[in-house]
Amino acid sequence: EKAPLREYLDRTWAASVLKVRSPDTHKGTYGHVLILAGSRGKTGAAVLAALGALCGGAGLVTLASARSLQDLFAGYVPEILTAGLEPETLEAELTPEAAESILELASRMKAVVLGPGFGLSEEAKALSRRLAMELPVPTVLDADALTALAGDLELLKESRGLRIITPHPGEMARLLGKPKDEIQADRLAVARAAAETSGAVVVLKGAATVVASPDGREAVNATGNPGMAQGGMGDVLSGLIGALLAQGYDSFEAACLAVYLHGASGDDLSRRLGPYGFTASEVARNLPRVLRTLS
Ligand code: NPW
Ligand code: AMP
Ligand code: MG
Repeated sequence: EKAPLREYLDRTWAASVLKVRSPDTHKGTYGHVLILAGSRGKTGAAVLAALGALCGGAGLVTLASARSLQDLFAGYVPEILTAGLEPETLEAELTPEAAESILELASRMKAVVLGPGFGLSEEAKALSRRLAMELPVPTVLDADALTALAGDLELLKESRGLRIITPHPGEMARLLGKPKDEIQADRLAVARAAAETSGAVVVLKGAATVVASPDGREAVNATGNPGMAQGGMGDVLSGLIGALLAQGYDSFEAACLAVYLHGASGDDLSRRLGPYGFTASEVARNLPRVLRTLS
């Protein structure tokens, strides 16, 4: 068998793939990202994914949620557009009734991010599983969208658009129905096998995140640090991948560049502020500074 083409995601690599903006461009040039995230108790995950997308340079970001959460999101992040969907349940989770309007909304987007704080009720999981299959545009599946697919990773092979999945080791264990230590024992091999099973680009997170594409490309990240071991960090990453998809990077490059930038932002904060105690929203807000070091 041919040896896989492996990238090492360091500054040199990132600088070589980063697209330079030409002056004569506008927000339409940089794509519209739809974020399907957030439920009562996990609203922050949606805000952080939206921040990841905004700070990653998406031209427009729309956050769609249950109607009862819409105004909260609109008031929290002024730069985003919001969509409120029925029904207005107590848990404020989206349910299968919203599927058609979401699919219609998504058809006008460059990329979708599904899952951060999305909800884990039976109804939310059923909606998430349907969307994972039917969304017609490149889609990042993270967090609760992955938990909803536990044991059924191979279903994604029949999905309607490009998919990127971003499990942490716990989510990967659930997806594959295997213990976590088996995942950690050979992270690249597990990511490679998951990419082949699912037809999706696989981002297996954690210290030294690995990325594997079903076309055989793979990568190991050089950035990131244990100051990033805090709730919300992964939510920023999924939004950032969405932003890069919307800006026209192919799915493997979008995943790899986002993983690099996200870790490099954390590394920069760790150097400037201290080894931990910086937060996920700061990692998002610090992304422009990392971009500056690449050009
Ligand atoms: P253990 O047992 O701690 O060692 P879950 P979640 C394991 C939302 N959030 N290496 C971990 O292992 C998310 O978006 C909302 C090894 C445990 O078994 C989701 O929707 C926030 N193991 C939802 O909450 C901020 C690792 O995975 C399991 C690992 C649940 O997401 C927080 C935990 O995973 C959060 O983002 C690693 N590197 N990382 C908000 N402000 O609204 C994880 N594990 O049960 O899927 O829980 O990741 O917190
Ligand atoms: P999540 O668990 O979904 O919030 O994702 C956590 C994010 O933080 C992932 O991008 C991880 O790669 C990153 N992260 C967490 N802990 C570390 C660590 N010790 N070293 C490097 N990156 C980390
Ligand atoms: Mg997460």
